[in-house]
Amino acid sequence: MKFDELDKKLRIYETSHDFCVPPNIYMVARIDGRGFTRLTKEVHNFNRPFDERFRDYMIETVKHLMKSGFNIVYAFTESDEISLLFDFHEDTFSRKLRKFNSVLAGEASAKFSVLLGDVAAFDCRISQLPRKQDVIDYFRWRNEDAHRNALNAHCYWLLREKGESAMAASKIIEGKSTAFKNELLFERGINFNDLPKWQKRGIGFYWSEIDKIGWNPIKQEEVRAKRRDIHIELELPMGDQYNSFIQTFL
Ligand SMILES: Nc1nc2c(ncn2[C@@H]2O[C@H](COP(=O)(O)OP(=O)(O)O)[C@@H](O)[C@H]2O)c(=O)[nH]1
Ligand SMILES: [Mg+2]
Repeated sequence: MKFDELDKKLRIYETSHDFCVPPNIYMVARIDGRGFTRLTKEVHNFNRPFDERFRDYMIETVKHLMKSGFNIVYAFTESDEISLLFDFHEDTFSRKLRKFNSVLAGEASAKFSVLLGDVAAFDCRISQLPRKQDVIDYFRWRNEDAHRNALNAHCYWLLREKGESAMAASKIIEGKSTAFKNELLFERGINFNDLPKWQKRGIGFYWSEIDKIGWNPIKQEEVRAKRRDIHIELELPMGDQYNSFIQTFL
């Protein structure tokens, strides 16, 4: 068979199940570290429950994704995960799902691995959200998840430090109320309210325009230019205020 015939015959098998997200649907990607429990605690020994170096690698990975050729209007990271909200009119790769999933997982894995100096992999999935409210709910969900994770993780590692086994520490906090967990920390000298907001609420990213002042050597004068830059928000609002904040990107 000639190359052209082979190409025509076999290309079909690659593309016949290609799915494109229809227009007028919001797309949100969630990119999550694969096996990061082991990576962060057994292989690399990051501080627990939170490590600023790990956080900064995640921040750099988000910035890399925001510059990777898609039209991303808002990004959020907590723990080992990243959520990306695409422009409503996003048309990159004709909205082909396999392209979004593979390119984003690949770009995140490559960037994080270079920062870490070791192999680290991310997966990716896309939520297809029909209404603005669903997008608001999605980001509220991840924001609340960050809060819950932070409380549980601080309790867990405090108990471990006090000599409890992994099993016993999990059992002590399992099914307990927020008030119980706050009290558990407080009794041992940690006020949950005073912990850094990025741990409890995650970190947000969006584009902002900044005035850049340069120098024109020919005209010998200052020139002002608008430049797009990524704003990193380490103190995100919570609750209904976070809903209103997300609304501004829709
Ligand atoms: N030590 C440490 N671990 C972290 C940090 N941020 C996230 N992790 C861990 O990353 C893992 C993420 O959870 P999950 O995605 O459910 O687990 P996975 O399936 O093993 O990737 C959890 O075990 C977190 O404790 C950090 O700053 N320090
Ligand atoms: Mg993970």
